Amino acid sequence: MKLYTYPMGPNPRRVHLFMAEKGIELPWEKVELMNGGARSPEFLAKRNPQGGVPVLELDDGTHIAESVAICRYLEALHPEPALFGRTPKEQAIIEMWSRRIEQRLMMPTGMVWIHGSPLTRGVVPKQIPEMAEFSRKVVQHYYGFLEAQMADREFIAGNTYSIADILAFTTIEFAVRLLELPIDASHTRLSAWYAGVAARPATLQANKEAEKAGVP
Ligand SMILES: N[C@@H](CCC(=O)N[C@@H](CS)C(=O)NCC(=O)O)C(=O)O
Repeated sequence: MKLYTYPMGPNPRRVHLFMAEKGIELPWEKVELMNGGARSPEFLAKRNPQGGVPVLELDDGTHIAESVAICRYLEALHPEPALFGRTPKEQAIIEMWSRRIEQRLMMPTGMVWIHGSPLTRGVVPKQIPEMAEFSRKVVQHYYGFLEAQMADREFIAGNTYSIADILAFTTIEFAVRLLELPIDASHTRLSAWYAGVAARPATLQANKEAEKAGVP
């Protein structure tokens, strides 16, 4: 197996954090996103017709794109620790939160990035600054929503660390670092959760591996 990736990109980073939690090591190759490496005719033809990373190449030549699909595949191969839940109820609650995070947090974060950053000017035919500004407010509002929701639990989907935490953390990390969307100091529970995920041995290990490979 081999992973095509850009380790600090928020979507591929999900897979790196997931693998680190499970102690999975895989060979990986960095795809240069900024010069269109994940959109080249060769990449589209051979790896992912929709473009983008991560993509997991299996030994039989199959390519699996979509970060969560890759994580699910790895979970099936390496069930411990379970990051998609164990019981039907846990699995459903983790799925519920994962979908919420994708739709209500990742989507607007992506809009801020695509419509508001000078680095993505070439990505859309026309950037719409109003869309970036509106999405910024949606993200900030969602931070407040998560803060309230986490009153009764340690992690996003309960009292066990799960894929939902990985999705939320990688999104917020990107928003904090690249989009000037810090967590408000009044959001003490969300801040504590964020600091806790950032300090997890698996997160630190994934950071170290990315740095070793020369990835900022
Ligand atoms: N829904 C996809 C999104 C993949 C995605 O947008 N990846 C970004 C990196 S964070 C990318 O490759 N961007 C460059 C491009 O699409 O050319 C997933 O979860 O894997």
